[in-house]
Amino acid sequence: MDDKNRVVRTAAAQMGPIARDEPRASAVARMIKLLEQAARDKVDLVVFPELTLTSFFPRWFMPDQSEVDAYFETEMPNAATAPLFARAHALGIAFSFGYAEICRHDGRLHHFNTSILVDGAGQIIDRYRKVHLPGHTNHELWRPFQHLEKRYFDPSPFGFQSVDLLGGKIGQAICNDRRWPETYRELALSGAEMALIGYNTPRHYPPAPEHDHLQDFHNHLSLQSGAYANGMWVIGVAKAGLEEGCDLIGGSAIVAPTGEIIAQARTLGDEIIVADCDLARCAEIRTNIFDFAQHRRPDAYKRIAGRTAHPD
Ligand code: CDV
Repeated sequence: MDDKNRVVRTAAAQMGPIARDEPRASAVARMIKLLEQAARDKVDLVVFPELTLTSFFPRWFMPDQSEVDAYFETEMPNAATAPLFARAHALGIAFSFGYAEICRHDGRLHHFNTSILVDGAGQIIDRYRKVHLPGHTNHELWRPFQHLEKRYFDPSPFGFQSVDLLGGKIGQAICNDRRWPETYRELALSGAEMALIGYNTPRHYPPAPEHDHLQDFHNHLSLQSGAYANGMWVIGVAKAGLEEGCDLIGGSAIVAPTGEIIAQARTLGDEIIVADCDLARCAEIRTNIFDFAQHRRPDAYKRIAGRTAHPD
């Protein structure tokens, strides 16, 4: 692959809040508006957040599974998202977005927190299912709002991967994944030169409210350290703003392989930020301080894949 001028003009398409009763058609219309704005800016790739089609429903305990399932998609594209696929195809723009997916795997139905990557011809070329599901399983009444991802979703059995797109290798992760160094390392070892990561992050974290003031810092710390330590572009994209009484952080950012933020959202609403991401710049880090082939010592890291936690 020619390592010169591999520029992917990329937009992080931050979304403002989505109401509980907002139809998919409304969210999709907002996405198309951002897509068209990106097209006027000659963008190649548009990245939308986690669970872009609906409100962040794990904040509500729903005892009736049919009510939960109403937030999920059973096929993609479907009637609601077809206009997005059609418009992006007409514009020749690649895009990714997150949604709740029900699909059959190993003979049973699974509920995944999913993100897909679609090429400029409208074909889905990658499906990533969230590995790190945060939150809890049972209804916890002490919380001001729930975080029931562990109840509503199955953890991915598929791990991390990257695919060829726009002259480079692109991988995906979702929200809580961005806090785990293993995510970026796995993506980098799969060859990824760019990681697309949508998120929904409440400013208030009920189990440790003393860290609420650090939410924006921890967001960027994670995105920037992941980018730098793996010499890859990281596109972090928020669903932001006051969603059904829950304050979600914004701060969508495009991070260079050096760890520098080169574009950042200024609002908490629907907004695109754009940057020319030259994939050849990964070499600035990968042939130097983090030259994996020369300096990594996987023989010294055996505990990482063998254990979840310290045995005590
Ligand atoms: N959607 C998420 O995965 N949110 C989590 C929780 C912990 C707030 C996050 O890491 O941002």
